[in-house]
Amino acid sequence: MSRVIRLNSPPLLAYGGVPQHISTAGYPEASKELIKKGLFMKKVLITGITGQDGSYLAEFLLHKGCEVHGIIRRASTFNTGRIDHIYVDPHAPKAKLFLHYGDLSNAEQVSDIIYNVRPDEIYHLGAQSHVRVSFDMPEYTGNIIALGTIRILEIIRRSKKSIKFYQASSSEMFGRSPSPQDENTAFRPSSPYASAKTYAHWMVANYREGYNTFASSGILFNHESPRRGETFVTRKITKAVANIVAGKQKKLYLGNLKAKRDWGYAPEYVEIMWKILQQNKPGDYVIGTGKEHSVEEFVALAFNYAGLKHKKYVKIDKNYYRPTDVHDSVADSSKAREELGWQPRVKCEELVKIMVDADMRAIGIKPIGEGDKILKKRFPKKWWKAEHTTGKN
Ligand code: NAP
Ligand code: G4F
Repeated sequence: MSRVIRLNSPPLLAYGGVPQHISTAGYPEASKELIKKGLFMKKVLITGITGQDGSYLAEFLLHKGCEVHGIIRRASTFNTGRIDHIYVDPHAPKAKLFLHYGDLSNAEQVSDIIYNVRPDEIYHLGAQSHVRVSFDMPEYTGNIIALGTIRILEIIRRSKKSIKFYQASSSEMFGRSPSPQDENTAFRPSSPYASAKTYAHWMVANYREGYNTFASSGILFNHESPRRGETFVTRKITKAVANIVAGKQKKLYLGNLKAKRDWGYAPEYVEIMWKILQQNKPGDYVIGTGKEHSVEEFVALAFNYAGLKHKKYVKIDKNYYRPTDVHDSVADSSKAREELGWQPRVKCEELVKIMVDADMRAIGIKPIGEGDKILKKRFPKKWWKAEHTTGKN
């Protein structure tokens, strides 16, 4: 039986105190050796663990042998649908996933969690992540995304512990800057969501430069999966296709069909989040596939895959238009390719099939099956167990 040594286990200080302990974040050679031998278990904390990315990331980090802690919000309905398949009773001897109630609007609570968990790495994914909704709730969006990030950065700074920090930055920050976009492209945010993410992104850079915090940002372009929230356009489309085939839906109402996005496959993007924090130096990385498609192209691909003509089913509803939208968005991930070996495996055309198959299976009809074959071929050693979850957004 392997013995797990915790190198970062000082006596717990009273709440509000500053933990004074030897950090393993940064991993000196000795610790690296222990990790290799499976004698050291890294502790990570994920905000937004119940979301699309958080759920995949938790599964990936458990697969890597980490002890995973996640912050969840109290809700009157279950919001853990995406992580139910990896959850075990925390009293079980092999439990490695632990959930803590908290909210990014509440610094005291988040601080309490960080001081008690004492993570080596924090992956900060929690956000009001819907761009259209951010126009309806600009103040709340700013509070959670912009101030929520600064709350965590301040807790890390005051702790004097070298916790590594990952920030979920977004391609939305580039707004209407010309594509393709890389780490040097100017930010021109055109939504409350994008403006809040831009504030958070610059604060991360500020803490990195001013306080030597190991803080990195992944500027991720759109990434989707069967776990995507159902009100984001890709999932709305693939779910509608499955429903229409099953005779449960007649029409699909959408907004701007002309907007173009660089769509990739979410599990690949969480792998790269981890890789970003394993670098020797912190920094910013643009992550995308380098190819863009319009919303209408995505619609046509999904309907064609199911043998349907999209023009018969798709209607425009102006309510889904945004006061300002990002017209096109495509990543130049040269830096990530060179430094991280980033090489996306799933193309948009394949992503569509993976998502339609999963949505068909979820409502109880036989999937067409090409998506399943793509998954098997591209990920022979896939680390995630559930393709589809009940998570809504
Ligand atoms: P998501 O599915 O919407 O998940 C968001 C997560 O944040 C959920 O776990 C949600 O909890 C949590 N959350 C929301 N408000 C919170 C609050 N006040 N306090 C604590 N937690 C809160 O988003 P995602 O697609 O996984 O994206 C993850 C992160 O990457 C987000 O920051 C997003 O902005 C960013 N990002 C995403 C993409 C993309 O294409 N997916 C691209 C670039 C950047 P509940 O489950 O309780 O709602
Ligand atoms: O799927 P979307 O809502 O994603 P959006 O706005 O690009 O944001 C997502 O990706 C960002 C990465 O750049 C993340 F940071 C962010 O958190 C989120 O995950 O919309 C994509 C496009 C937009 O141009 C929108 O106007 O689809 C267009 N669209 C057309 N009809 C629609 C609809 N979007 C939604 N959600 N619903 C529609 O009916």
